[in-house]
Amino acid sequence: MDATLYTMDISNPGWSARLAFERKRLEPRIVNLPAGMHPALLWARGYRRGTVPSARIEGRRVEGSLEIVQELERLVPEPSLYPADPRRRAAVEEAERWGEAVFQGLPRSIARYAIAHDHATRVWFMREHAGMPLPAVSATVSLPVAFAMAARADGTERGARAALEQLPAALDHVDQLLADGLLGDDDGPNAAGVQIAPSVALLAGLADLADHVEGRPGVAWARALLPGFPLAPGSQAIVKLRSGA
Ligand SMILES: N[C@@H](CCC(=O)N[C@@H](CS)C(=O)NCC(=O)O)C(=O)O
Repeated sequence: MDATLYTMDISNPGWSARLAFERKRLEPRIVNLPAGMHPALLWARGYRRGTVPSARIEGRRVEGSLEIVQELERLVPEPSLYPADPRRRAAVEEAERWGEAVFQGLPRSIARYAIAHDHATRVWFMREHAGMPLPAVSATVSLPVAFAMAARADGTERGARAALEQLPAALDHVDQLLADGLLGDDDGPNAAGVQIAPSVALLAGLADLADHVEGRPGVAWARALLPGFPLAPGSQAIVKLRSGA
């Protein structure tokens, strides 16, 4: 199949799309866009949303992780990412929707808050993910862009605090879905699993959230699926936010 996937290696839904391609045993051409420039680069290629993941599959532009999964499922029905039993399928679809509409936003808003509010985190981001020369200088110059990116993803102080508050219940929900067998089976993650695992891996990669994630079955599951997921250094911004300072 002729497919190109536009993504970023720090993007949780980008990894959802990658996992879906893997489950379908497809190898798209992966284009890792520099974070921050990615909306403009996608608009220039004719995509409307300017978000990753976006893909070109058999000549068609497909935008969004859910839409990419649907398109792959349509073009390559086997192995299916949904159970055959209608009740199990409905439960997997509900978990998939929650993963995309609710859970996916939590690590994104915390990470973007940390990038905007912590210079050292921004230096790391510029060096590892934005492809910028002179990361220390870029980290200073890019402050307004970092704030704009945070604002677009609910990464304001209020948004990040709210995300932190929701984490324990959200991670409990992931553990429950896993225990109920709704995230996949021995063959790999299903549609809900590919949606949810990268967001767990992103949270597990944020050093200051270790106490939230350690010992959780859902975290061990996500780490095993995504062993190379990028780790972020500790961020004073998250520490302060968590201490209520
Ligand atoms: N729910 C969408 C979210 C896509 C999304 O927001 N991606 C982020 C990166 S994780 C993005 O590209 N945001 C654009 C921006 O920052 O302007 C999906 O699953 O595809």
